[in-house]
Amino acid sequence: MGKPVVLPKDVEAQVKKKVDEGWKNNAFNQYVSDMISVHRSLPDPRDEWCKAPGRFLENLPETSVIVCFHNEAWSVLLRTVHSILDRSPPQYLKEIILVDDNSDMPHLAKQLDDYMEQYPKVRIVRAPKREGLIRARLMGARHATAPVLTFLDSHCECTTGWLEPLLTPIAKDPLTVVCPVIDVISDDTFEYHYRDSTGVNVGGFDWNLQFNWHAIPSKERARHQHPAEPVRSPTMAGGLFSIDKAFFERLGTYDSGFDIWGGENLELSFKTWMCGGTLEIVPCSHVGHIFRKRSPYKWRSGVNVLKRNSIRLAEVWLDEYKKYYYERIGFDLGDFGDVSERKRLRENLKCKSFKWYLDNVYPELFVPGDAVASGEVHNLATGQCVDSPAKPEDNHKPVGLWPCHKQGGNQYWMLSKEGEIRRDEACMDYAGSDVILYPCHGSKGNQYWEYSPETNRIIHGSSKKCLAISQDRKKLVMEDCSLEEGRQKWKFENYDPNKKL
Ligand code: UD2
Ligand code: MN
Repeated sequence: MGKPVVLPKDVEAQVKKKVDEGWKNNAFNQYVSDMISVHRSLPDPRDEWCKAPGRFLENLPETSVIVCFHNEAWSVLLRTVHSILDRSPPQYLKEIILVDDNSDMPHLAKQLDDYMEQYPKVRIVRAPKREGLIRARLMGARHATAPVLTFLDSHCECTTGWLEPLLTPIAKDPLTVVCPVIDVISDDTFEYHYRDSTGVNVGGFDWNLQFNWHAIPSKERARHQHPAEPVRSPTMAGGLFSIDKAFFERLGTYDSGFDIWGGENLELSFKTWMCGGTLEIVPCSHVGHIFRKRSPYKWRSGVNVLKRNSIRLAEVWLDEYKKYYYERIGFDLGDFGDVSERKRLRENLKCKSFKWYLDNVYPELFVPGDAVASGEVHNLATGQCVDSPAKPEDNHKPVGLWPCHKQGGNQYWMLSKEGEIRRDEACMDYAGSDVILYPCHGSKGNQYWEYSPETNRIIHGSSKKCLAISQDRKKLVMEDCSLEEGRQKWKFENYDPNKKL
């Protein structure tokens, strides 16, 4: 029933060795997975609303489920496959296509072929060389024979009734792309975690072109009678979704110039919306996924794959907004290959602009163009810049300092019209001790700053203190303001007074 498996602390040395080995090879607790049945039962995470008779269409189109893997653990891959076979109405499951992206773990060769021979719906396709997740998915799609494609990662578990709610919106409108709710399978105990429909989030992104999750905006919430109805989402996480095959092809599938991993989820999200479709998260469909803290497999050496994919994405789909991503990488584009064909695709499809997408699909996103200043915050006395990562896990930590490097990244800040100094969802915040990052709350107070390009001071609104560098030049401090003190003088890049409120 998805209950956790907790190993005793004092396991014998031999077992400990196996446990460590499992973590090392997979970045999850493979030893624990191997103890659990590949047909394990799970709780039913659906709201009652989903179970009402007639909730979903009958006579749905068939789907091909495509599962790509590069070196997946045996029990985890089998549990993925069995959960699909065991919990999909057979009349809707045409086939499962396992795409082996050139794995070298021995159990994925003949042993897998032999095992899957008992299941006529399972087909195995093998990439002769490592293609990466994105081209592996395209390979799977080429072999698929059903009218709907469903993609899953190779460490998933489908729950009761997962498929019908995904196929129904597509049957009604083939331009709808749907994602299940992604439940969390613990990487350590394999416990199955889920929440009811009121906990559903939608996808967004930031100007690093990184995917993130958000609460459902109130406007979208207001469109619905019940929280279990499908909700519109600006983006998808990427791994788990269903799409009409013909629509996927019309959209030009994925950019096959994308390597290994990353960016493809935003590409498909943007073009779904911009080229006439709709992207939804379907709260009645739950699929579990093992989220890992690191990726266990090899990436190409010497190339920043994710950055290269993101640049290709920005070039083709972001229009004038691409500069906000480029600012974040210091305009260091490098060789991102040829994208002319992808641009032609967009033209032929007559897709809407990225501005349309931002205005209509993702109006909640903070657009740097609205910022009063953006770029580095440079101390004139010391040549140091305000420097911090600003991911959710960096909140509540003091903001740091580093020699200015002109490469964006952790030194890129925006001064919003509301007086916030922010990056993405994190705001500089002073409550009397350290200057820290804190989730932006939009109500000024401790997050309100005034920058003056004449005096070069950054004054904190409520305390009236000045942002400064400490005497020993080691940290950011707040001091009583003094016009003579160089350590209180800052230059905020790209200041535009016309943008002030
Ligand atoms: C998330 C997505 C993933 C993908 C990625 C962005 C979810 C839950 N997962 O990553 O599907 O969209 O974001 O690109 O939404 N794989 C290969 N070849 C490779 C590398 C990976 O086949 O070279 C397989 C891998 O075995 C797995 C899948 O691709 O089944 C996704 O990789 P991951 O699980 O490491 O990515 P994840 O979940 O962090
Ligand atoms: Mn995954």
